[in-house]
Amino acid sequence: MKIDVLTLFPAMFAGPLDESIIQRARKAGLLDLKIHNLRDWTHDRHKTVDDRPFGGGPGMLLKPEPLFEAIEALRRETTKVILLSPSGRRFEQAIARELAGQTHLLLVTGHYEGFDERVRETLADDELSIGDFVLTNGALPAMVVIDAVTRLLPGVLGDDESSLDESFSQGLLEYPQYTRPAEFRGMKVPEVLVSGHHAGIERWRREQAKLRTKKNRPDLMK
Ligand code: 4FV
Repeated sequence: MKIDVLTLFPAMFAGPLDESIIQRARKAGLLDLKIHNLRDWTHDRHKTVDDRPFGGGPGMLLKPEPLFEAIEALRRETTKVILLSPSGRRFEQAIARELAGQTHLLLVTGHYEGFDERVRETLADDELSIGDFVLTNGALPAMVVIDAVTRLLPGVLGDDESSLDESFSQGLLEYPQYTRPAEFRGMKVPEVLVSGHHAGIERWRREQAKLRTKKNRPDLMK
């Protein structure tokens, strides 16, 4: 998969995407990730990318010109142009699976008060939000999407890195898990898990997953 990112903060991407599984996927050629500075598509001395909103109001907006030039320069036949903003549809595992089936993603990160509406109307194939909170810019949301999608690409996760994908696909949160020692500071691992009784273990895990989901994510139960 090829992923291009448009941002005003390319340096923010150095680090999180150069470690562990994502780094390995890049080295193995399973992910071709490139970070682009939006200012590279400006032509004035101040590399201007923002301006005041028509009709007044606080803050600044991302201007259409640099975004149109950059997106038209980076977009291909099969490209999915995705805006990251709080007004997008909520990003979740099902969408990560959907995007993992694409060949080229162009992630356009927001900043200031957001995008000139003509960018959204004309160029965006999709718009995603990572949650109902406001960040300083769209770099972290882009990294979240890259991480969640990359680990679903064939060949990225080894067997022992089983994808925790199941939990959300079955609409339940993960069941409690334990590893050695069987007793730690007087806290024992539930008997059923060391019983070897697989049907009993499955039943217990399902019950626990339901309990945790009911407690933390009743919305998933519906
Ligand atoms: C965001 C989110 C987010 C809003 C103002 C960037 C910031 C600035 N993006 N999911 N939540 N973006 O908070 O995607 O433009």
